[in-house]
Amino acid sequence: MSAPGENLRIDAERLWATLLEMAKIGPGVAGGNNRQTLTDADKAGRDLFRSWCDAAGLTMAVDRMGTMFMTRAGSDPDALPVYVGSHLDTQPTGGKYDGVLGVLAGLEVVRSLNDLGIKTRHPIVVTNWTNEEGARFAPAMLASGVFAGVHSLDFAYGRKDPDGKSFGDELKRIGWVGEEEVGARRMHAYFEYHIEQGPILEVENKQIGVVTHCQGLWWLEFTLTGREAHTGSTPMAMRVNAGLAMARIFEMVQKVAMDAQPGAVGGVGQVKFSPNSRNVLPGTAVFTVDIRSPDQAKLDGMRARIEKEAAAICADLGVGCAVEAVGHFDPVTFDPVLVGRVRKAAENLGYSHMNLISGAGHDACWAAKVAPATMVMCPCVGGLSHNEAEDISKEWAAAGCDVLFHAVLETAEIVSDKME
Ligand code: HGY
Ligand code: MN
Ligand code: MN
Repeated sequence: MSAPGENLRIDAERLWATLLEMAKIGPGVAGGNNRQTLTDADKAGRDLFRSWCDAAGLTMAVDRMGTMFMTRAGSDPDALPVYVGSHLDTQPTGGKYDGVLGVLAGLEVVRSLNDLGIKTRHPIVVTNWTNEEGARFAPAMLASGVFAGVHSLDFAYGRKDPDGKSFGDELKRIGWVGEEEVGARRMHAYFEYHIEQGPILEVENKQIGVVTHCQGLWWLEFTLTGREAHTGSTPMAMRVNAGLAMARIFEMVQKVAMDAQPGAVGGVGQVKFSPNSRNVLPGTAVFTVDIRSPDQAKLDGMRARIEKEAAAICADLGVGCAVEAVGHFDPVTFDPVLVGRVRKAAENLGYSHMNLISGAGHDACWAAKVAPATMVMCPCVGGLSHNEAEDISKEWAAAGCDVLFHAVLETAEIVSDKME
């Protein structure tokens, strides 16, 4: 098996044009994207991706979670495929590159193999996982979680969005319920190329993140029960104030995360007051605490402390306190052999690189439960992500895709090419 020629590069202009074309689907209001999972915009994005894959000669399979598996045949029908995946769904105020870069870079790898006439022993499967973001239907990484056996299909189908619509009904509505049993396929290896969504690579002036680990996560959904009452006529001593309890919990989460430094984060992104009327004290306050750390003991210690101290805060105010873990994965160690191939590809291609622990969660975290998996990362401007102003350069996008190309090629094994 010949190693890929060091001069092999993907087509940077084509990759960039493909990214900008996809960005036109489900535009946001500030230059980014709002292509939330199972919406009409998601359907349009899937249809466009499928048309590109058809043109590249890929064969499509879809599983019952709607995940798209686009296969380029290998020479050996018995060889397990090499997967290259990520997600096309976005946050409500998402960027143009989070997830999308990884799916369309996988397409660019295949397009480049076609241009070069390179045949690989292992098939290559470009993958679009359904509902990575978890913004509309919690938890995040839902389809890859079902694929890895972490969630049941029924659990996933029953997840509800804020309007009460179910995942299963919405997947059927957009016409993307596939036939394939989820998780039936086996992987030789899984690669995911992603923007860092953090500031490290840009600050360190490195082109490539060689991702060795991903930090673990808990999403703790709190439901605090106070008493709805008039904000004007209810004396302070008579209040059962779920909003005040929530505020004290937010402050406490910040302190728990700061006490766990370095290598821990904690915060809240979503809050729902009911009745959410400006002159009614909230009857309920529902919010999700998002805590993360690459250190298992730290992660679980933060969870235990937050739940204990939240109960005490609520007891002190006479507020009811219920908590449910609605998202979780332990810290992930990616496959050392694949990590080594990413590092070697960056070195051979002359790109600056450094080891990185992923701050964000990715479908690769669940893929790593069922196959050797790893990630490649490129910098993003100011480390900003999950924001419509998310930005990368064409050069950064291409460098990471070149590294992905070489690591995938080495793993899929070249059996013939025009250069022979
Ligand atoms: O939450 C995450 O880390 C990912 O963006 N779903
Ligand atoms: Mn992502
Ligand atoms: Mn994301």
